[in-house]
Amino acid sequence: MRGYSLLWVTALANVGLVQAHTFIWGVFVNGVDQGTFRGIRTPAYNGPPPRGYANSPVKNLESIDIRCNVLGDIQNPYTIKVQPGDNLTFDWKHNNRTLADDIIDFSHHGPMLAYLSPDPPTENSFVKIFEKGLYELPEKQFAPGKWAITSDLKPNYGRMNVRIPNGLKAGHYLIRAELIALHEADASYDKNPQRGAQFYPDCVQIEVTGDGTVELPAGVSFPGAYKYGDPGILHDVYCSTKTTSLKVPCTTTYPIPGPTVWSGAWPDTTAVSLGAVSGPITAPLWSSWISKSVVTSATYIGNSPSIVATSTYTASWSAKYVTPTPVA
Ligand SMILES: *[C@@H]1O[C@H](CO)[C@@H](O)[C@H](O)[C@H]1NC(C)=O
Ligand SMILES: *[C@@H]1O[C@H](CO)[C@@H](O)[C@H](O)[C@H]1NC(C)=O
Ligand SMILES: [Cu+2]
Repeated sequence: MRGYSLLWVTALANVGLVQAHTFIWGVFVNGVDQGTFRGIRTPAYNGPPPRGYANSPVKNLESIDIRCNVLGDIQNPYTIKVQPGDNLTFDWKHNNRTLADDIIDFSHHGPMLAYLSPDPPTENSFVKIFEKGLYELPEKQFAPGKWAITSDLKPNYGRMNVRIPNGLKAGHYLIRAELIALHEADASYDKNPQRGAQFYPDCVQIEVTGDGTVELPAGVSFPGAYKYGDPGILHDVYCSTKTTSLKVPCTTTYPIPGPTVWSGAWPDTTAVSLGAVSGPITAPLWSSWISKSVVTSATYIGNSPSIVATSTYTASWSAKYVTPTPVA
């Protein structure tokens, strides 16, 4: 057991998140919401409430954070039960879980992807099951064109549709959903840490039930799958138009990073109609946060955090499946 947890301090007043980027707030299974933050390894907050925020982009491709984001080894107490063929809708949100939410900054053009791995992941266990990238080049120079994040996910209220592969064998899995924002990806993070592609991975714990027999093939590792110079990671979104190329090299196609989508995944994922959101629409105060590898946990007197412990964080991914500890 760890001396800290990412559990929300739910009894307290809600606070607005100031600078948060997007992350997954809920998962619908065949249109039925499984509950806000349930089954999701919500990225760690980077400071005390109300100023800290979750999910700064991950840019270091060698960091364990590229797997399931910051503190991604820490389990959510709840696991979402699904069957092969189920239609999942991931609800990416920014400030709160409402239709008015802006999802992500309009500059964050790029692809969205999903990988499936047994839980816990092993060497080369992440298999790509979904990807969407560049939909359309722009007419005019210096415009970004139409991208999955900004022309699909954002106008569709942050809803990403992912379908459980046909016949998938029962067991515990992680779905690693990911957005890659390319607005600064004309530079490479290893050469210029101020810039570079921004990765927003977020992992969802599922348990597949049923009598399926399909096993996942070998996939890729995180970290490991992506390299700084890869086409699609080093990419200038403002480079090409339908008719011209501004500079060389400047591609008119966008290769989505990582391996090809597994042939056992569904070729199409479609939106299903969604029922009501179940659970909170705002993020409650949080009881732990991480900054420069130091995890701080706190209790509250009213709204003031009182620090109870700090410890240095080292990711510790179990080699075999551990049933999450339920919430008391
Ligand atoms: C998932 O969506 C597809 C396409 O709309 C539909 O044919 C299928 O029946 C859905 N699966 C379930 C389990 O509802
Ligand atoms: C959601 O967040 C936005 C931006 O912070 C805010 O304007 C809006 O009032 C919030 N809505 C709810 C229901 O909390
Ligand atoms: Cu950003």
